[in-house]
Amino acid sequence: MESQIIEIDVADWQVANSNPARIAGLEAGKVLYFPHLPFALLPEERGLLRPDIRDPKVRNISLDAAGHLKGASGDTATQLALALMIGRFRSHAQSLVHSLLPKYKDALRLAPTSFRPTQVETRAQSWRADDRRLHVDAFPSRPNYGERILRVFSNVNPDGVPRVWRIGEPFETVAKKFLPRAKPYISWQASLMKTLHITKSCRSEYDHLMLQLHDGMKGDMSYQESADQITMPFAAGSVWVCFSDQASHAVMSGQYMLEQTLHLAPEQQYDPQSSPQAILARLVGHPLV
Ligand SMILES: O=C(O)CCC(=O)C(=O)O
Ligand SMILES: [Fe+2]
Repeated sequence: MESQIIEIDVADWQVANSNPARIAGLEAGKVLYFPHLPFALLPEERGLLRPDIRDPKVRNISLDAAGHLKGASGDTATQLALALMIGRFRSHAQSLVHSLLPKYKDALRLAPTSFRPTQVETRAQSWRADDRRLHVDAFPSRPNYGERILRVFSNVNPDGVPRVWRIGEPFETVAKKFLPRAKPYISWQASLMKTLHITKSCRSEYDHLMLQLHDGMKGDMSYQESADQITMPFAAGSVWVCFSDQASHAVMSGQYMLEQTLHLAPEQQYDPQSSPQAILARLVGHPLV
């Protein structure tokens, strides 16, 4: 399998010049890896790196687009310090993406920034929520009608512990494997799920198929083992960027990560034909949204 990782050795969150090969690689579903791009914590922020800073009822701590902090435990001073740290990471992530992908700059829609203090190996989850299985991102309750999910990840582990991912095969290969097993889209069921508030809006055929891929991959243990894949330790002090709705990924171990999600309409890509929506529409032979 062709390498799914493009390494970029820059040490500045403002990349000097944008590069067509990187952009095409990212839009083809590859992961851009910056091995030497630490997000430097302030001395007073070191104390925020502890698992019990998360409210046990939620999965991650997050700062929403409006700047509200969710999911943290602790007093007002702690919550303020967390919001400042996560907000600073957000600015860094945005300047990285804007300098790397100038065409996206005015088209991106900001989504929450997360802080993940939990040790991955200790997390117990249902198979469907278990990100230790290879998957492409698709959200059961939030249909997105083809809008892209671009994510910036930063390993801020203070003890040099890598965040280990597996990275699987290209999206089209995944789609060709799982589309034939996908349940058909039934529009009245999509309306019913909206009425019952199972989904926030009506699932499109695109959303249905993406969830079928997500569930199909995670539910197939022999696929999990036998699919073409590499194990990738993302070093402490590194950053990686990918379209997580396209790059097949799984997290195996690690602790302390910051993550920024950005949404993008596929029409705003450098090459809209490389989007999952375009690939799936070609494979099924009709438009999906
Ligand atoms: O926690 C991680 O490293 C990645 C989990 C994941 O699958 C995701 O954020 O989409
Ligand atoms: Fe994921």
